[in-house]
Amino acid sequence: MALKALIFDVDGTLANTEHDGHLKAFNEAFEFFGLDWYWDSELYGELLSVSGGKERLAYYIKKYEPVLKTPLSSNDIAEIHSKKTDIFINKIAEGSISLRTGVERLINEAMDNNLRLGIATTTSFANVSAILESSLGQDGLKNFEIIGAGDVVKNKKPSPEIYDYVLEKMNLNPDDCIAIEDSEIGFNSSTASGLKTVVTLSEYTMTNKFEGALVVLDHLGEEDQPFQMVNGMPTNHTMVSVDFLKELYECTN
Ligand code: XBP
Ligand code: MG
Repeated sequence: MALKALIFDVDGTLANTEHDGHLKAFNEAFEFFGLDWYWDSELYGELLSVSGGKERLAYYIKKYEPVLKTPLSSNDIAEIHSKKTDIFINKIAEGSISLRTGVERLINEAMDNNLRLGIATTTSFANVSAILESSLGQDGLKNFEIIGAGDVVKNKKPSPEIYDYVLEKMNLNPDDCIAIEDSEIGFNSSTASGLKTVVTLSEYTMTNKFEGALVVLDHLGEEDQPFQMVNGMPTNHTMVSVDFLKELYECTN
């Protein structure tokens, strides 16, 4: 068997979108609707235990019971979330968040080596599109055969459904691919789908456990910016190249 495809997560993996993107956008949306709520970074770290923005909002309301003039319906939550998405997309379009170290290099190298590419994320298609187009240009999305995003599945990560969806659409077996993730929730999703997974730690996931990961790194690395290995077999590689991925893949077959 040979490695055929890479499936990328988005938030925390392609870009560090949580603190400077989603969190700020949530707080600005609350302000827009006159809600007297403010999520600080610490609280957001805890709220990230729930994937998906709408689900996170519902969890916050249930757990923290913030003061409300009238109870919020699921439509109200969807409306707040939709405003938050607009704000997030504007931030991305302003160019305030760039791709993480090594991401663009690996995407290009994978395509040069005929590896197929997919995306599996809990965030919305609109957000993925904004991130890829602002960083890779108008054709940024076209590098990926399938964008598995947001509400296309019933249960978001850590359920394996989004990875199962992408594999089915790409007509691939989990054994054919490597997933690239940054969080415990994402890692549990990809591994439950049967995928070997490379982890690049992100701003909110430094202390997560990734038992069984192919390798755990601080980032994918660049020629002039070697990765630091947090967990994995010692290697002479200093960046995640297609060759390194193939080595990791073959070690487990
Ligand atoms: C991480 C998430 C997302 C974002 C917000 O997604 O949990 O919910 O925080 O996205 P990923 P929405 O799977 O890409 O790591 O508000 O658009 O749902
Ligand atoms: Mg993620």
